[in-house]
Amino acid sequence: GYVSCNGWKYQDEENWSPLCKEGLHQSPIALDSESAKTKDYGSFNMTNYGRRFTVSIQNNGHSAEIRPDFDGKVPEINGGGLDQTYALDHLHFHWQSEHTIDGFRYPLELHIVHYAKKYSDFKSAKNYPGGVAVVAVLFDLSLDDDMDFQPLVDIIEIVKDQLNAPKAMGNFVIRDFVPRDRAGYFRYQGSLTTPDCNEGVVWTIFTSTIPISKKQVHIFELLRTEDNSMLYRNFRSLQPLNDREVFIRKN
Ligand code: GRE
Ligand code: ZN
Repeated sequence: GYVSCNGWKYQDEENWSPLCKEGLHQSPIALDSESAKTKDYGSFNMTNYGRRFTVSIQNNGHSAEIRPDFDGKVPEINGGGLDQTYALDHLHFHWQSEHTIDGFRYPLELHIVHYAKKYSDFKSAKNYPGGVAVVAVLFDLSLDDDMDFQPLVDIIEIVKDQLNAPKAMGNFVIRDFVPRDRAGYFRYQGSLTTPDCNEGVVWTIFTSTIPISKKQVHIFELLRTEDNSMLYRNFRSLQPLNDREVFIRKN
């Protein structure tokens, strides 16, 4: 049988919960700039992304997860073809990238996870079509360390062991984790990329990337799972597009 909740493993995708196997609108997918349909979505608005938030950082056994303490000023997104306003829930990373662009897999992908404001929280929103909007940022290898990113890398090294799951605190400006050029992006309808793979997720993947060094990516590869084995990689395999259409807004 399948294991749900926290029992799943990346090496064991065949045994993920039923929707992961049977769903026809799953994520991630191979993005292709030639075959994507050009669409002129309006500009993408990010509110309260420039504020500095206190955050907790934790290894949840599947990823490094960042949870800001919003003190009432929750970052929100709207515009950019979204038909409603979404509030930020948390951020987490996949190494290597889950989405590929034109056949290329990047070393790191950030998921900035939002839920539709009309629902009370992420947990209830993920059960509705359009209830969740994920903004994905791809990182590209560079020779230099990204100095905006290094404080986070230092903290991730502290929480790399999942056994007794230490939490560390930091403070970050989330806009530092988003490319400056946000004009170009892919858009499609997909799913959470981890069990239970809930569908109805609106995906936005920026085409501009953020440069980070190999040394910085390497710190993520030191994370450990709940059975203390290496979480050397945490990306799900590419899923079939089926009847979906992928759109691109060109920058
Ligand atoms: C994940 O677990 O990887 C995930 C979420 C929420 C949205 C997208 C996603 O927890 O990939
Ligand atoms: Zn994710």
